[in-house]
Amino acid sequence: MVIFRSGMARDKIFKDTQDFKEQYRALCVSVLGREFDKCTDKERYSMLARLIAAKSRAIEAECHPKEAKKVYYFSLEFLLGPLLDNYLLNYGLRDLVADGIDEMGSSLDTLIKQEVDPGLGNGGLGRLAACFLDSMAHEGMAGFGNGMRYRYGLFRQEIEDGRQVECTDNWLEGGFPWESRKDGSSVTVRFGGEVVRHQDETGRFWFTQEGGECVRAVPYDVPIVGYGGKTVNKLRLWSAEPCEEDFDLDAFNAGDYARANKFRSDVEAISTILYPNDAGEHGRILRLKQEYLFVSAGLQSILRTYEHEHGHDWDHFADHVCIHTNDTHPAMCGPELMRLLVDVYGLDFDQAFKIASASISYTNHTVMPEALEKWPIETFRHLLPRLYMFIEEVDRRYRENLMREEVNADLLASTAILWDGQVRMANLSIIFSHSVNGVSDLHTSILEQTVLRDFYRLRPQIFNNKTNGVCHRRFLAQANPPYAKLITDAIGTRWLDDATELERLIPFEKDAGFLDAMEAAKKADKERLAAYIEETTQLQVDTNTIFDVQVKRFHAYKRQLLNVFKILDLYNRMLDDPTFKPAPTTFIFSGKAAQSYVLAKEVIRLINSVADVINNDARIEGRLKIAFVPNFAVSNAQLIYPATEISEQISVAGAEASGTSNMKLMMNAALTLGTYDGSNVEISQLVGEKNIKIFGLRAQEVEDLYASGSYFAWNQVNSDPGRLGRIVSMLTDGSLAGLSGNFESIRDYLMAGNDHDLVLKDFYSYVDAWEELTAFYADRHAWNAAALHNTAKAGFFSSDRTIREYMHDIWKIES
Ligand code: NBX
Repeated sequence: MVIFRSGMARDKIFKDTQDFKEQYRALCVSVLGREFDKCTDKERYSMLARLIAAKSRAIEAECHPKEAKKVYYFSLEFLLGPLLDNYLLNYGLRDLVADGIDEMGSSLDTLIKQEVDPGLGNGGLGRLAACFLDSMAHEGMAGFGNGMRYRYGLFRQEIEDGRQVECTDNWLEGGFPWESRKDGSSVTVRFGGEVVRHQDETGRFWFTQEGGECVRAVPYDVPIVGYGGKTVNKLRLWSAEPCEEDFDLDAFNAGDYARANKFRSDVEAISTILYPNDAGEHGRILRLKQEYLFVSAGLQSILRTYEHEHGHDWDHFADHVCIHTNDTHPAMCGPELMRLLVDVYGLDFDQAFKIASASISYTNHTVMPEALEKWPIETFRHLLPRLYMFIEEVDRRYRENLMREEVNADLLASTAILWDGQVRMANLSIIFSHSVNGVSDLHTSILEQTVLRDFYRLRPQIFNNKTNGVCHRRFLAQANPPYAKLITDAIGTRWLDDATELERLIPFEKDAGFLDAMEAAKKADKERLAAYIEETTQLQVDTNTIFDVQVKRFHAYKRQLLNVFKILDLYNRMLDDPTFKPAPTTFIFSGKAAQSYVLAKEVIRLINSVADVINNDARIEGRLKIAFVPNFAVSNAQLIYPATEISEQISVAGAEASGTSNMKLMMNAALTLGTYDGSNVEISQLVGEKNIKIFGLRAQEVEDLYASGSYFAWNQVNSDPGRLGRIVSMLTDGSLAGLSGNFESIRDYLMAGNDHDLVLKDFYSYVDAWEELTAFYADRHAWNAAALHNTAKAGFFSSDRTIREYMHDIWKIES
């Protein structure tokens, strides 16, 4: 399939199929010492990736002029997903390479399947960072990622007796052919030790941090290929290694190998695992070390490049360099940049603060209180004594200024960096930033009015909204070939470059032939997903049923529980009343729960237990089926989104900062069934009420209800023992216990916990909304027209648009 505009950089890569085959064969021989025919599929994949990576690095070396303003996107997570297919699409090489490989007696699809999915992130925040890298390259800007190269990615999820089991994700086992190690760009990062004050005869003094633990940070660069192939940027991932001078030769010679090697394992631990974003991470020094390592190493590398290109012209640093911090994990960028400018480059404190705050910006991704990072001052000062001096001094001056303005004491209490024996990372981020943004209209206004209200009062001008977006090339063009072809046949290829071109699909909402073809494309996508579900879970699903999908991290506020309650209600009503026939539906769930998040893991077990009951009950004649797809990742997400017809976005209003699966799903012609939360609000405004189903309390109503103290979960249950009460009872009466027992803790969360996420409160409006939406499904043309309207309006949610807004408003770069 050719979905590519002409005149791209692909000619620079391979002249033709023959040229590609020759280069590919030559690489196999030179690297593996074996002919292509003698290589395994894994080796063939690996050589192909290396070939594309090498070509990409050559483009990268010359694609930006020295004067180009550079943006460094600091993120502890990048969920890249598989790269080969994506890069071939971006270079416009898919057909050429596929033909070549066919002629060589293999197939591109076979090789694509060999690729591992690097799971270097938890969920939305990490995937957003990867979409942004793609869009920055597409926009032609010099935008670079800075992150950690974890030895093990987020755990691989298996399901046993309905339970989530976490297995090690050894993603580097077969090597990662896209990366290149840059020993020459290594830097050192120091932890612990003590700060020593020096003074010369003129009275000038300075500080050094000495002793402690010295770590060598080694970068691995991954090329980021923009669509069109003209811009290739890089993602720099840091790995922690011991500094060789710390090797204890005496211990080794004395035969004490354990002691001699201990320093190695202590240091390597820093880049060993990706922390799941769960509650238990507080006080884990390793996490703090990770945060400091990638911040310090990244900044040292930036300063080296800057010095090389601009000398010591520090006053113009912020005209050439932007440092964007993805939530608070890189919050130490501010003080660390100051430390380097003062201690290494000899600037004074005020000048260093000015440079840091002019170049740093911050995005907030959540209002969940448990995600507000705080570190005990003692831990912090012990690990990072020199850095702490900068934080303390910035905090002291900040307080002094506030006092001078005679603001009320509450402002100090809520906005100071150091408080109650802790370093507050969000406050640190904000005080060092010239821009603070939320990720949807609603989220930004919640930040301004509640969570960060006091900062907003003090500096309203730095607050702004940047509604999230997703990479439509990966999640539509690449993930959904039948639909992408249909779109391209109708409106040409320009939508790949400019997603707002999708609006040109609107006239086809009245074209019966087009709508039938859409139906056929969706059916093909559903067949592909059904085959995957059968392969991974042995469950057969009927592609003539509605595919109703909720795929995302498991969290109480996302309310997968509400979805299960709805399914149980439909089931109970069917058993009670043989004339009640809900629309035949396959409910598909996928997602991981943080390892230590007990309730979320119980909800996964509940879904699988309900599936076990309903899927095996002949009385309902297969009308309802539940599939739990294990190990949600970018790769299987690309199979799930295209096959979806109903997109479940049912978080409690005010809790989901934005959500991005809602965007990926609407693009793929799914209708949203959702609350008025996060970016659902903007989706609904764009597609119009006819083309989305909204239910439940609004954010303000949720807030008022909490504030009134008048909500009583038991009232909900007592007022309808026949439906809600019965479902709550089923949690503990043995009805669902067949697979692995009852669900006391979920019952306690609802009843003793007074239904914190208002599952019982929104239940009826949710079930009614589902029934109305599925009744609409029967009118196939009307449904497909509404689904097409969702695709047509999805252009706004391309991350290209989001990135252009960051460029214009925050980074001050013109396209
Ligand atoms: O970021 C997610 C939000 O939950 C989504 O609504 C949003 O669409 C997405 C991209 O903006 N947040 C997320 O994945 N993680 C965190 O927000 C997070 C922040 C700090 C922390 C742990 C997790 N310590």
